Amino acid sequence: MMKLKVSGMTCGGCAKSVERAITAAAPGVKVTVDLQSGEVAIDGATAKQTVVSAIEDAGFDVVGEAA
Ligand SMILES: [Cu+2]
Repeated sequence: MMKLKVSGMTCGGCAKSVERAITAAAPGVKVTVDLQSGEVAIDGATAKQTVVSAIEDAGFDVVGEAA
């Protein structure tokens, strides 16, 4: 389980975009977005860089790892 802090998500549409971008880059992983905290949890086997790139390509910023 990887948890990243993502900035720029303001609504359910943003959350969906992030979720879709990650699952497109890393098929098979389970993505859970918490809009309130800006935390994105990724469950499954994938490299952190793959996920970070996918989120940034979708237009959002990864600001760090969530505790
Ligand atoms: Cu939005």
